[in-house]
Amino acid sequence: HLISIAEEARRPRVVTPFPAPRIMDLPQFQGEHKESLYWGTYRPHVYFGIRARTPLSLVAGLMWLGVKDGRYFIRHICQDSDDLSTYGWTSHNGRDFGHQVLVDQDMTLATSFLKYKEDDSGYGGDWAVRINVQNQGWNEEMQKNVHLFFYLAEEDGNALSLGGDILDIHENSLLASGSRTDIGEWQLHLKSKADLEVHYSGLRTPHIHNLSDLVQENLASQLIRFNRLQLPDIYQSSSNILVFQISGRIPLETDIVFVSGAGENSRVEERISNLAGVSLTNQLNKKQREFDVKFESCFQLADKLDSNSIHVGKAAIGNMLGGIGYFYGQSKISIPKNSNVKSHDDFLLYWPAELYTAVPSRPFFPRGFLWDEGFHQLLIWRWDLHISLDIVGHWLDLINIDGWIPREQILGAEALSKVPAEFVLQHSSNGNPPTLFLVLRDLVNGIKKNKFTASESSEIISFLQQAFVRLEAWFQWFNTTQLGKDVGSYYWHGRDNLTIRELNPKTLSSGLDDYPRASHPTEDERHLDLRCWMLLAADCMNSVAELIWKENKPGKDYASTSNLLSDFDTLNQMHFDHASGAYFDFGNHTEKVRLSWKENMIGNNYVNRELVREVLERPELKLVPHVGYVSLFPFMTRIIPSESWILEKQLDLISNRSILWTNYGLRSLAKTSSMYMKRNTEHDAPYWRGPIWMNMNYMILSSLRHYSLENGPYRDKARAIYEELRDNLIRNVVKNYHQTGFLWEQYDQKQGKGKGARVFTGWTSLVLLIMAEAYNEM
Ligand code: 6A9
Repeated sequence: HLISIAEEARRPRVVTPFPAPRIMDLPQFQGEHKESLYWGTYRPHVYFGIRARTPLSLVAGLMWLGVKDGRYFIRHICQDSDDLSTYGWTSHNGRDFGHQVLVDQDMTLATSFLKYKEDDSGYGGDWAVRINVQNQGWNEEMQKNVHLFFYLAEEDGNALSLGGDILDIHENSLLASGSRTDIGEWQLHLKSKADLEVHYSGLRTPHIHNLSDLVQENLASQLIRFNRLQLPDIYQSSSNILVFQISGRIPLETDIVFVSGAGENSRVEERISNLAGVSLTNQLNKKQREFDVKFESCFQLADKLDSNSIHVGKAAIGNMLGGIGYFYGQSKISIPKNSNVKSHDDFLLYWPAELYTAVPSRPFFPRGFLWDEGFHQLLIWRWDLHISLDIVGHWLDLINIDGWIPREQILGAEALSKVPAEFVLQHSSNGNPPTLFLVLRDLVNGIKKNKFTASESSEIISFLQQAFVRLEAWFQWFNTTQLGKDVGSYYWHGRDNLTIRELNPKTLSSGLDDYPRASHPTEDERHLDLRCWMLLAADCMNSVAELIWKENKPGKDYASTSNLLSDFDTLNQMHFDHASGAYFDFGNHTEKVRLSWKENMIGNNYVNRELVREVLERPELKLVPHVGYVSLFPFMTRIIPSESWILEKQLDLISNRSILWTNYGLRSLAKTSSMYMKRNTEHDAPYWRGPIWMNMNYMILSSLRHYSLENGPYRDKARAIYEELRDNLIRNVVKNYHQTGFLWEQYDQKQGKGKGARVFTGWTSLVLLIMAEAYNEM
């Protein structure tokens, strides 16, 4: 015991957990709640995968052979290069049902997931997967057959037993069995009416994150030796991975059933037949109907929108919920400067942690991102409050003793395998907008407006009571480390003031990466967006404290911070530019910068050339004149009084076509900005310098709606702009979805075309809230 205390004391602060009871230890997250969320489609980076919410799980997944130009390819991990014409969850309830459609060339696969708990089931219940394969009948012979691979892998290395006579699946449906301490004995069965051929491979390896390679190697060696496209039917002793190849003629349908607690007298036969065939069809249909009913009762689109839009709305919530993952591992943290930490590596390991979270994009960013998550939860809490609290609780439990939460969560080998090395380390000096306050604010307001049942309200309150010290620490982290020079000023610390290659040094912490700021980062900077995030945070802290402590509020006086930051005159003195009527950052700045090629010579010899920044004028302390999303933060935070002429100015900036307005949504940066659509370096294309992003459009739209409901001279103007912006956003996302099969990371401001990562079902899914006119409260 003494040794562990000594070890604790030696732990560098940055990797020391915040010393308070964990939120996830609250009773409301135990028992039935926890069990009900045990199994799920929590592996968003694969096309179809199942695991349990436990660090070392039994995991399951699907691969298939895609055919293109007469060649076979393994499909497994979501990747753009597979060129699927569409894929995603058309419905998913986040708990026990989901339906996904994937189109790979000629072939359409549908994967359905159903979970079911019976008295005899083990912990977490049983589940079934239905895989249906159709094709459009292109005539090539190789496209008439399909090869599916369904696998099970034990992360903790337990051996898996092979079922009976696998090669005769019609007589024997048992594929595999095993036993785990969490769920007891379990069995996996294959049920199908189709004429199937089944082969298998049992392997032992600790590295389960490159299963695609394993299968590929196995297939290739068989192909070379026997000219057969089938797994070798070999079982290595104590295999912890079992892969089943299921081949057949298209159209084909097969059910795979997993039962836990499969000891004697547990009615295994009966439970299996309940989860297969006609009975499964009936249950899936019932769940589908329930999903549709819940969708309508949550979002009420039937009278508002056409079926094309509603279809996209369902895909938005389906993918948001179907994309939820469970991760376990340790973040790698860069060693803080000015610390005397000694380490053999160039990083420190965060404590081992679990994270249950939605993800921005299954193929590109299948992991947790802090500020994305706040936006995700705006959708999720409206669908399932308990899932939402569980996710926010996991995030807040990641806070360290200094009140810092790592921005990007890369936990475990599977998550790590998706991230290029230079992006892995997290820097403890960097923040990210505290968007979780957006959700908490909605919840607090929801209680005040009686949106929740009594038991939901009391769960939210006990959640907030437990979370409070963590929220305080988080607030304090921002309120100390990100302070600016003047009272009420803040800036995103960590911008690079030595770089010579960037046109404008990036501000990754802000989430708006290359959005232009002061040309020369200094301590004199004032970042408008951060100031407004701090107002949101202070105001939210204040209302949380009021709600949960009634009298005798402990802790800080958040009301005074909130009053200071919402003071209109101070805001205007620090950030308002009378000439343009816009709000700006402040800092050491010149507009006269450009990138130009520089030839590097050694003596008289030309070595190479590089693009470097030239500064043609001495920077000065002043407002930084870029109109764009940052300029609209005071509008988004509703600091501007509804009768102020400044409000009209903001409405003008928004609706002006030569500034921010397009037919597809609002540009991130004004067409008139000197940085509009400029590259930041030779390799960095413009990102937040023009394209349309849904999260900011959602916030702006929320405020337009707000001002259209408040009394004041600009009410009608706000309403007209609101209606049109909403129509534009919906129309464009829906059109892109139907044309391309996907939701996109951003939309091009010239033609409205989806850009960046496709299958970006994170904050782009906010389009559903826009359809439903469900906005965030301030
Ligand atoms: C790169 C490369 C396969 C960038 O949605 C997540 C974040 C946002 O939080 C942020 O505001 N995206 C936005 O500007 C994408 C983040 C990519 C960073 C890691 C790894 C992986 O390539």
